[in-house]
Amino acid sequence: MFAREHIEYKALDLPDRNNLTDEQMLDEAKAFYDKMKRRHTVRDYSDRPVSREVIDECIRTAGTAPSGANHQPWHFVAISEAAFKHRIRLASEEEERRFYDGGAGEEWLKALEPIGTNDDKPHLDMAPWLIVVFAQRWGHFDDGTRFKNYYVPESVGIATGFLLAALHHAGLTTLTHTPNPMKFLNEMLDRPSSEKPTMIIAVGHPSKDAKVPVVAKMKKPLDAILTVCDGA
Ligand code: IYR
Repeated sequence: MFAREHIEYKALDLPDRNNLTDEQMLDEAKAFYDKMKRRHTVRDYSDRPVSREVIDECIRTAGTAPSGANHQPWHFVAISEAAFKHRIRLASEEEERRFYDGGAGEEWLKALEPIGTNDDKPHLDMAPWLIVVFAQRWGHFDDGTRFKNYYVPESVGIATGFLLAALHHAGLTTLTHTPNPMKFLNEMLDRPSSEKPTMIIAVGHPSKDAKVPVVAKMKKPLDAILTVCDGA
């Protein structure tokens, strides 16, 4: 995508502008908060399928995220094939057994108690799609030579946030899953060792009896997460 000889600054007029009134802005901000606060991380999925097109559009949205030097240091692998998902489940559960059998350490396991997680990961079979997020430590010019990427965790974190918001906006439910370690995903999904898997996102519709942990609804209030310096 990047040609070594085309690296130079060129500008175009801002192609898109919002022209909302102050009142409309506040309405939009409130409506978006209202939408986003209804996103829940869910572990129990129904067998309702999700079309490839919806996944494509949401990944397109993730790809609009800002990134260090606009290098877009991410790659997404979307999996719907049942046998493939099952292989990922088995490998994840193997890692997770070590984690929950003590590998995580006492403090971490205690912290997870209110979330109710364990090494059983049926959602990796049940959710119609798994999206694996990879972070690219370096990229390649068109001529095959390597260039370094910058702010990789930040960039991939933002893109993943865009993706979760896009999936929620499209009416889908997700689970952000982080087996530890995740290296097995490189081999299984045929991604180069320069890429680091950061997350498996299960995507689908919640089952009829889906639950969320009570603590998940306890978000910090605004005054606990915001300090304003406006001279007032
Ligand atoms: N990777 C494990 C453990 C886990 C860790 C954290 I931090 C969570 O918020 C949730 C789970 C798992 O996915 O079960």
